[in-house]
Amino acid sequence: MTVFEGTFAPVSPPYRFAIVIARFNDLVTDKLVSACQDCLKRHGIDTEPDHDQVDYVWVPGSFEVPLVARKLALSGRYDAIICLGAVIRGQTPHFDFVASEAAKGIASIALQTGVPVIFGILTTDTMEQALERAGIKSNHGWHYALNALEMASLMRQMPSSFASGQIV
Ligand code: INI
Repeated sequence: MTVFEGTFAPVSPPYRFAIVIARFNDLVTDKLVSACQDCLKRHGIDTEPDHDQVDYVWVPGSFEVPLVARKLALSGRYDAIICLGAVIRGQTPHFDFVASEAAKGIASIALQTGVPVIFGILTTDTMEQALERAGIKSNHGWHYALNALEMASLMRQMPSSFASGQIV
C-alpha cells in the first residue's frame, strides 16, 4: 500500500499559482490576498506579480470567479488555483445564489480539469464575521495558500500513469 501525502518543501521546477480575487467586499478580499501572499512567501514562493510564479486576476464578484478559474485551469500553466471572495448574507436571497454558484462552479472546475482549485470564498452572515476570518481573529487566506501548496505537491507525486482527471 502506497501512501501519497503533500509536503510544503520547495520543488523543481517551482510551482506556479494563480489567485482569482473578487472585488466585491474588497475590504475583506484584500486581506485574504495579503495573508495568501505571506504564506506563499514563507514557503519559498516569489509572489511578485511580474515574476511569473504567481498570477493575479481580479473579477467583479464571487459569481464571476468560476469562469475565470476555469480558463486559468485549462491553460495548463498552474499547479493550483486559489479562489478568493467574501459573500455576506445581508438581507436578500442574493447571498444564496452567489454562494452556491461559486461553490458549485469551483468544485466542478477542479473535477473537470484535474487542477486543484482552492475554495477560498468566505460565506458569513455579517461583515464583522467576515473580517474576523480575514485577520481580526485569524486569516483564512493563509490556510487557503497552505491548501494550495499541499495539493500542488500531492498532484506532482501522483504517478502520471494515474488518470489525468479529465472527464470524457
Ligand atoms: N458578490 C460577492 O462576492 N459577495 C457578495 O456578498 C455579493 N452580494 O451579496 O451580492 C456579491 N454579489 C455580486 C456577484 O458576485 C456578481 O458580481 C454580480 O451578481 C454580477 O454578476
